[in-house]
Amino acid sequence: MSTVITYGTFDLLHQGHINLLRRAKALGDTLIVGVTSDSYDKERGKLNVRQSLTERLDAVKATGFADKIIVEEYEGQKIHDIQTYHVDTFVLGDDWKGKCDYLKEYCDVVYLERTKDISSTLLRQGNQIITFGIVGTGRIAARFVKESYFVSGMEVVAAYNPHIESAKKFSTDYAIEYCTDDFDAFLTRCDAVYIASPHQHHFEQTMACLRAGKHVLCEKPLCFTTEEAEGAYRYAKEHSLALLHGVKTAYCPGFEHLVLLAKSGRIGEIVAVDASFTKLVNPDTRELRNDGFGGSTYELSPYPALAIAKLIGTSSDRMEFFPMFRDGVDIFDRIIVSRGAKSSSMKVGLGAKTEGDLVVTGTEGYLYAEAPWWKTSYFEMRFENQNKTRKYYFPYDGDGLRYEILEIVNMIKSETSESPKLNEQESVFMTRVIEGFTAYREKAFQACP
Ligand code: C2G
Repeated sequence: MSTVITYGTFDLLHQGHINLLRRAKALGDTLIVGVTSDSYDKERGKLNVRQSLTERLDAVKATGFADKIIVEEYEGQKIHDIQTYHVDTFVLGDDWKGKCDYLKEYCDVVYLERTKDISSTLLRQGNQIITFGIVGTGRIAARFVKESYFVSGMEVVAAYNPHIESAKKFSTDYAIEYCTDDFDAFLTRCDAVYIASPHQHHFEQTMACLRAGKHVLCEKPLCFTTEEAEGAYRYAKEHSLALLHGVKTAYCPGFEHLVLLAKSGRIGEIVAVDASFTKLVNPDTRELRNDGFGGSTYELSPYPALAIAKLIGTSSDRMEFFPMFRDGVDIFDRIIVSRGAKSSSMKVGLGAKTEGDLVVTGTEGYLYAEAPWWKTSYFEMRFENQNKTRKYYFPYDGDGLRYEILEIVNMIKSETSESPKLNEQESVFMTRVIEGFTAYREKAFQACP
């Protein structure tokens, strides 16, 4: 008699889960299925589980594959279960490959291939699950797929890359059922699109997706001119499609809370925001390429611009740039934005390093988020009287992309076009910074070519 065990959330049970259970059962005589509790799912960073534990337990039971069903409540329980039930084989899908190898000390560990062709089943289920396609198959796209496993109610089913070999490799590596170099064909396969292509294609691809009736989550920068940004949001609203600018800080719980706290008046009137984001990269990488789309301002300014837009507002009467160029690309930039007497600053750098913190200056106190503030997991509220300092801790799970994925999934479900976490005006403000920098750069190069 051999015993097999597997675990999962099994939210909105679909063909992928059913196949996994069937194949797990076939590996032995008895199958034990561990269904994760709501609190354990939260603890391990899984967001947005739609069904209650009871519903999920009932759904697993109804498959008829499980001989015994248990609840997984804490990290480390797997070892306990394996020993208690004398398990011979532990099974999970290959999205977990390598992550449970520590269990090899106790039993065999098998990773089964994730089911790829589930969209047809999803459609039959009344499409409760939103299907996503990814445009561009580079580093960030890979992170997106991994992070998507933590968001319930969506599944990545298609990938597009104009180079078919790259698309094929990506879909094999990340178990994506469909890949293509044909953009129109790609658009027929999904409800929503994540755009992670090189910067210069973002706007054109966003519009093509919207025109095809697809919801869009576009990596920053969404576009290069405010006219383009306003046009994209207008189109999305007129056609009831969700459009989200992928500046991940905007959607993480810590930053959201920081904004609310600052706005609550606890530090008095906000008079300045100073934020930096520097990330040293190899001079040969895309980010520093002199193709007109590389450089620190294009790559990084959306983050500090987000902080300024949310905390000080989106109107400004002056925007000044102090970039440092190397081989035609800004390796560092200091940007000053002011409205009346209120001035804020951003420092961004791909070829220069500084402290990556955020300071929100108020008339009665200030907020200090230490580096890397754009992955806000901790900040302090400080006053003249140091005894009044308050410390705030928040989860920032994984790569943080799961929060923006969750946001667009919720927007689609609730049929909203615009997110209050990063709305049209705030997104247009970020674009205005980019547009202002483009104008500055053109002038600077005309003056001294
Ligand atoms: N699965 C699959 N094919 C899919 C989707 C899911 O084979 N298209 C598999 C997963 O790999 C996993 C199981 O179905 O083995 C359950 O998936 P989830 O409900 O997403 O649960 P998960 O977050 O993977 O939890 O302790 C919990 C476990 O570590 C797994």
